[in-house]
Amino acid sequence: MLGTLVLLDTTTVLGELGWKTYPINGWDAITEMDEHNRPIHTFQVCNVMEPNQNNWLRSNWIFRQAAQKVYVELRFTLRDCNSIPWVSGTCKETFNLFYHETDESHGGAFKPAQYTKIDTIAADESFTQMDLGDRILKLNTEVREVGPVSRKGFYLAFQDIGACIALVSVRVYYKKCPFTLRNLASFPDTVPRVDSSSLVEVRGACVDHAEERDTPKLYCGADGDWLVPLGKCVCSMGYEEIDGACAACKPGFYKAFAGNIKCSKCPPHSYSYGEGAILCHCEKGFYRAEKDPPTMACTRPPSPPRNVLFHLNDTCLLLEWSPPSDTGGRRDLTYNVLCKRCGPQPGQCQLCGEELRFVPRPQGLTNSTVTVMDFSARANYTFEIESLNGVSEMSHFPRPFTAITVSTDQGAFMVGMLKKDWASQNSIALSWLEPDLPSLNVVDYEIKYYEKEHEELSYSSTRTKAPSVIITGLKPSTCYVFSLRTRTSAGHSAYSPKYEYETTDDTSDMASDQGQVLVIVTAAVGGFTLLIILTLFFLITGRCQWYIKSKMSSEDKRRTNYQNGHALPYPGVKTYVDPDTYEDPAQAVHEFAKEIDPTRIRIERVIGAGEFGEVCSGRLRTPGKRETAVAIKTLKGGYVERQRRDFLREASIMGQFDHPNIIRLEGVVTKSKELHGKFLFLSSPPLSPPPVMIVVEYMENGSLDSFLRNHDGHFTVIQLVGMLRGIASGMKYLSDMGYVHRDLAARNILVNSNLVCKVSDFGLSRVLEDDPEAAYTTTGGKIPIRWTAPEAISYRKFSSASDAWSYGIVMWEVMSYGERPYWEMSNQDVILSIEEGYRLPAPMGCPVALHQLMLHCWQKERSQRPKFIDMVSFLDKLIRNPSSLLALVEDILPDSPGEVVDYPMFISIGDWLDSIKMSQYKNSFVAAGFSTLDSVAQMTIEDVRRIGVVLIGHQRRIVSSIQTLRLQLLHEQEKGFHV
Ligand code: ACK
Repeated sequence: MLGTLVLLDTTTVLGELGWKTYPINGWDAITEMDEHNRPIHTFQVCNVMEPNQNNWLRSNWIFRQAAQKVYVELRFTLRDCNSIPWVSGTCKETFNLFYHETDESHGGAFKPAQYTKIDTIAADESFTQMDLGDRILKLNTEVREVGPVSRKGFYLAFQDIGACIALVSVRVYYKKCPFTLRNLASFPDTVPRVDSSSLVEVRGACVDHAEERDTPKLYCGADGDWLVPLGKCVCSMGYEEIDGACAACKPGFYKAFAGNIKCSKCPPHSYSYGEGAILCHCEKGFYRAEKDPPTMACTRPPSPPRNVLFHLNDTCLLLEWSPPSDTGGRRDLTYNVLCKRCGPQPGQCQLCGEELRFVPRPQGLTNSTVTVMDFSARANYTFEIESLNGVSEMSHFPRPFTAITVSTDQGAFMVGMLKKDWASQNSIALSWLEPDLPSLNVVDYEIKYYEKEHEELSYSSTRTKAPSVIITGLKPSTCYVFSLRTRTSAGHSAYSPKYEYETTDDTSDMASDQGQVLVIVTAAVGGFTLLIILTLFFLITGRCQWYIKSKMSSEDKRRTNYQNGHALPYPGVKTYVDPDTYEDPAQAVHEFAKEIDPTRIRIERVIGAGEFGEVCSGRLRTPGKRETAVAIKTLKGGYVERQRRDFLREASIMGQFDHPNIIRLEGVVTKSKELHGKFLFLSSPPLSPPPVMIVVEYMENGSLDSFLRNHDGHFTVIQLVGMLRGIASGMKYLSDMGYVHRDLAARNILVNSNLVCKVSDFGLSRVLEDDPEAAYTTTGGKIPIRWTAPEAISYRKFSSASDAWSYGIVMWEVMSYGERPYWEMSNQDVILSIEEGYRLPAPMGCPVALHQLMLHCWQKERSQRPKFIDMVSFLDKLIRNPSSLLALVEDILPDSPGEVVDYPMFISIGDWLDSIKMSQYKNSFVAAGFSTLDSVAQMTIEDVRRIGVVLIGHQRRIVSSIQTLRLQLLHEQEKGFHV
């Protein structure tokens, strides 16, 4: 039995027992052999016929060992006196048990008086049921406690006073709490106290490579049980618990703290060679900052900042840059700006003096922008911008920086006085003198104006390249405030002082006012008559539409559109005129687009291919002005008239727009056939026949989708939101004019060198024919499915609300740096999943606020989608309050389906990683225990980082692909393809 220590067991004694009997004819020792040839020692006595019996049987001396209390277990039979005839009066049914403690193991003569009685032993109740006929004797077991015992040993003695007894075995033992290991501490064999109500408190000793956390203790109970464990030991640094012991961490693993935790794999860019490592050492070129925990990956200094830009005006120089492509794996990125003022000769530079002010400061900048003030005019400054992080100090390499040189000459480009040339009831013509600086590359002028009464709460603005402008759409007899600023390739100037001019109160308009009064009076007097007149009027205009259409001016057409309800113009905002309402499309082109003399155009190179012909870049000369960069869309030779009309249709549309976020039309070349031979081609001879051209402003960074893909992860969230704000503003303008774009997508947005985004690609025919994304729908239309609202796909209900849906997709494209919406899902699956309520999840690192706006744009009910005006003001608020962008949609993966799924498209992790060109991470996935695609499908961005994917672009690619996997899986599951 566990927890007992036997001092004597007569059943295990092989030889003679050698117990003494007094007198000799009392107890009888009988030794028989069992079937295994082991002796069975039995003591019998049965002098029931004779009176006054006093027979003693004495054991050998029993060594007490550590016992304080011993237990004596007796197995015996006793005969019932009634079952023996003629014995009444002499026969007894009990015997007595005695003990005597002594240090002497070889006792002298037996003296009963020395013995202390333990108990009188009787048989239990089965005794009376003994069946003597069958000679079945019932074996009794009785246990008695003896103690406390303190001498070296003791004797037991059995006194018979006239019973018939067979003593079959005697076992003597004591109880102890056995050696044990608990909570990494060992506790020795412990003998309990004699007093059964008090426990022995035992202090444990920590096992090897463990240390105490609160003294480990156990209590030994009287029955030999360990009770109430308290305190514990934990494995020391470099060791982990395995099967109750502390084992050393394996190479490549470490444990930096003592505790009940396992050894961890060395963090990225660190290693441990030997066993029992308490820390992993950084790889060459990587460091740990003083406060970095040992669990953190080793990191390195960042690469220098990128894309440093400056914006200069009279008083301020704003420097702005993009964060480094490699942050070194840290978040504590800061920037230092060092200023040098340089003389005319190269190398004549000295550090800038203290007069230059940096806001907020020159060193330790956390944002990637700084404003420089109090600089000298007409000086050259070089700013060296370096990125730093928490380990920059530790690297011995010189810190890389990005430098930009700014000449403050460019700041002085204020224009002269703003002069009123004339004013009418609704218009005011202004002009000014151009800045007197030939080196200045003026891009255009911006005129800001507002009603004086309304202060500056809301204002309008317009741009012009010429030093004059006619501002239309003004209220009569109203005082307006105007100011002007210049834009050069270096940025904007400050605004000029304010000038106030008033519109006239022209009496010629009184007539029409009276006319309106007359109609109202007529209506009041005879409403019914008026109804008949109006009905007749609409009938006639309906019939005569073909005639009116060909005769109408654009103003008339605007009015017609408004009345027909096609457009929803805001008061004072121009309305879009559909060029198709012109009988002769050429008339529309000439109404809305300037004809450019092709000799003013210089084509330099081909930059792309459009549906109608090549797209080239080049220069446009305007008399009295500097050349400007332009993009030239050409119509390839051999065109038919319908192609020419469709091609120029875009110009007729674009020419109606004037907004900083809509691509600006410079003009068209339509009379080229007559001008054959007069072209100024730099690189190629004249084409035959010379092409028809559309000339638009040049956008240095090309289309937004490829621009973002080529600059993955390069921009701050604020920069991305700035781009989105621009697009929303352009779309607001279009929707205010009643124009529905139908093909709003990142590929149809162009980006200039200042990251200004402009909506381009106008004209319905393009949607139908040219866009490679457009697919035929069941209703026969050709539609860019992934970008288009469900109602437009199903029943061609295009509206500004369907443009809002597309805008949400553009937001997603921007925030995911040009990822393909719905990844590689088929168009059919996209339609189905949208129908079932699925919406694109937030791209990695996307602020919650932006994903919410996307989801808002993707409401099924189109009336519930946000209006562009609301989107612009929402994005403005985000930009003004950047902390609202801090909350990211981190948990980008939806809850896992938790089922074992068969992935039809990839067989192994290796195949999957190969397919997304991330094969280099195969080992990382396997080492981290991600060995099945099921487990991969449940990975979070945190998991991807933890397994050692440090580069943001790679994290993004892997996480996007995990999302694709999951989407496809969910879809497969729905279709019942999974196992
Ligand atoms: O992505 P990209 O460089 O930008 O390639 C396409 C190509 O022409 C065919 O459309 C580029 N592109 C179109 N319009 C312009 C423009 N106004 N300025 C610069 N690039 C343009 C577009």
